[in-house]
Amino acid sequence: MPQQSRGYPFWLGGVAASIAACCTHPLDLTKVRMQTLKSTPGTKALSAFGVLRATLDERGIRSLYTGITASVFRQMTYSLVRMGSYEKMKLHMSRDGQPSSGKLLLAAMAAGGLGGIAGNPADVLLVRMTSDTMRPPEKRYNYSNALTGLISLAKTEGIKGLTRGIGTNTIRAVLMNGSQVGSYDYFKWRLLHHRIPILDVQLKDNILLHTVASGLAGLVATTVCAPADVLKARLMSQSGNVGPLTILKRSLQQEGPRFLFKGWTPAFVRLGPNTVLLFVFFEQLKKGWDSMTLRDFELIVDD
Ligand SMILES: *[C@@H]1O[C@H](CO)[C@@H](O)[C@H](O)[C@H]1NC(C)=O
Ligand SMILES: CC(=O)N[C@H]1CO[C@H](CO)[C@@H](O)[C@@H]1O
Repeated sequence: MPQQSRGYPFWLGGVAASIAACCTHPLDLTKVRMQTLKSTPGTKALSAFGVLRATLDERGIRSLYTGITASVFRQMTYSLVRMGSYEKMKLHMSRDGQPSSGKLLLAAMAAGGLGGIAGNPADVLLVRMTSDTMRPPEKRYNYSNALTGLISLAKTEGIKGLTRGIGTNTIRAVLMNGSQVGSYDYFKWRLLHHRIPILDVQLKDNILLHTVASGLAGLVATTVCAPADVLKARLMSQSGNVGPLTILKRSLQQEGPRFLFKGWTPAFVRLGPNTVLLFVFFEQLKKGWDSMTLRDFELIVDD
């Protein structure tokens, strides 16, 4: 069996994603703050730089890591399920030869949907924890970490709270996945099998190729996912019963169509390096795993 079709433990992707998320959390926080801040008509929306400065004014560098526990919790649910099930599906499909890119894309999107469902509670916590100081004191949630936040969310809002924004979140996850994981595999394949025009270089299957392919994948994913991401953040930050369509209509009236791309800049700055770190760590972890395990590993992993 070729090396690529070997199985990896299902949690490897989640661990890789958590390491990556720790590096990019400040950007995530800036993005959510920009998305949930409503600009009043006639005034300019706060820029990413302005939001960052306001954040630093709170408690210095430490405030950039507000909500980090929710970030890790999110990766250990959303990314773990997403990447784990994608690898499993890919492994399953490669039993009858190399799967087509259409099949891979479908698998990526299905995996993204599953991940979105699994990661929804953590996402609600992340949105609320990172944007809490932007709310007036009496409207704050005051979650001190992801665990107590989860308990508080389940207690006060029940299933409704845990599944808040799940529709938009799943749509976003499906789009993210179709564009991120799918295009990573595509760019990797292209770069491996074609010389880069103009520069006329041929990349090998190494860290440089993983970096370039994942950078391009991040670019595609940011643009595709922006509108769903803004809606999701707004749905999750409120504790009332306003639906996605009402929020969409209201925000369009008050802020114009530009609101759909609020937080685009930090999202782009975040998703680029995040995608790069994620896939580079993942490829390295896979390599490490290969060198650690025996050949009959594939017999035990397929439970
Ligand atoms: C959070 O703390 C503020 C005071 O800082 C308080 O006014 C608010 O009611 C608290 N929120 C909850 C949900 O306990
Ligand atoms: C980049 C990419 O492949 N995006 C696809 C994600 O999935 C939707 C369908 O839900 C396709 O239309 C996109 O082309």
